[in-house]
Amino acid sequence: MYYDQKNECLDKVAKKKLQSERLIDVVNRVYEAVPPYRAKMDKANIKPSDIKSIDDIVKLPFTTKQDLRDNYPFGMLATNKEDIVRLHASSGTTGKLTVVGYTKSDIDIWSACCARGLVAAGANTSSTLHVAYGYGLFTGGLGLHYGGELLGLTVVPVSAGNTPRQLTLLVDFAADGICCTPSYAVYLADELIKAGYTAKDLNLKWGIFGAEPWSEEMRKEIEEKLGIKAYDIYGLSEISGPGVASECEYQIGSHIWDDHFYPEVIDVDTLKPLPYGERGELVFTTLTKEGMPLIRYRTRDITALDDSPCPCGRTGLRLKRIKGRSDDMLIIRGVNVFPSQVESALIASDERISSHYHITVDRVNNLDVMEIAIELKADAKFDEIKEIEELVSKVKSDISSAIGVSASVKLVSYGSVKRSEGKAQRVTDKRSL
Ligand code: DLL
Repeated sequence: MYYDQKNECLDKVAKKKLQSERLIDVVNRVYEAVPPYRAKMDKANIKPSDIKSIDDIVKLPFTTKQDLRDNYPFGMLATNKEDIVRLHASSGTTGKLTVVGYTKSDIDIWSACCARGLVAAGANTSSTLHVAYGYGLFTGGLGLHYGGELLGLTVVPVSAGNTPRQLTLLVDFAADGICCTPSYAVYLADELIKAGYTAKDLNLKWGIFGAEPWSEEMRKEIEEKLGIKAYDIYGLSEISGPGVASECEYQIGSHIWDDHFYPEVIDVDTLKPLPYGERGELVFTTLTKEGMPLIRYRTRDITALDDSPCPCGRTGLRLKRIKGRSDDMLIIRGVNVFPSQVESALIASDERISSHYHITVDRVNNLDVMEIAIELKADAKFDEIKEIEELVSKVKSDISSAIGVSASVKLVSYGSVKRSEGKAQRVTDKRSL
């Protein structure tokens, strides 16, 4: 089942033609209307007429979050402010918010891309969708809400928070689909059991999870605990929001809706595009956006592109799981460490371990140290202290072989790692304080 079979399954020749036409159009638009783009292109000695096909994209300068901050709040808009019907914003690691303006057409295309992802995950017009992403300046809630409504689903705009009410509504409204962050899905599943329900009390069949890195192990945990199929969805506010890429029934990477968002993966040192399959930083060019088009926007997300055919028939290049961000990557004693690697290793390590954890990095006597507080499952039982010691040493050795650095491990009781209703805050890096 597709939402838009023609555009989701374009053959190579048709897609390249469409991408080329759209790139030429967007480059002309930003050169005319957005002074920062014109200045960058002039500096690089590139004129819109130099862009004759999608292959010429490599000639264009990159755009970064800093460019958006420097032109806060509306300096990157390519249309009149009157044509902007919505503003969203995401928090940066430092400084000002990153603001995004959408025209009516931008909202329509964004909604259609979310609708593609919903259908790919199993939604049909009789579905009920429980949206537990936050509504507001964050794009998760409203993005999937509009996608769901466009499809004609019954959308329940619960938003994030108030877990007991989420559980009641899931039971009473019998939603078959849910979307939220993957860490919140695990939390909801645990709270469900605590409240005396089982997955059988719910009608859930599928869920769409994203907005933060997660692992295959976490997918399995969510699928088992909620009795559903769990699909990845990727996006970022700057490009639109959720629904830049979504997984299909084969769960082998998220199809990028590359008729609208053109992806490249670049080497972070040379800034040159890498071949498909090689891991680097993901860069997007929006091909159809009107309000705030972005040219070669550096996402900081580390991943690889997969161009192998997918049995579902969709031809959108697939995104491999995001392995973290080039800017949340921890360097511990010279080794690059992504929190998602730690997560995979610890969940796989022992069945008594939950997926709630917190990493603290510090520097003691000029040496980086990493401590991981790992929550045990509510029903984890130990007869002797020795068993706890054995578990600690197993987890330590599994983590060290997965990431290449040793960490001290602290097992903590169920419920003691701080929960988040949105994106989990998994790392405290005291070295940079
Ligand atoms: O998180 C949009 C979104 C909402 C995506 C709901 C999916 C579902 P931002 O707040 O701007 O937008 O954060 C974007 O979150 O650059 C990635 O680092 C991370 N991210 C988003 N989706 C995934 C995912 C939304 N599926 C940033 N896997 C991105 C890993 C993800 N990381």
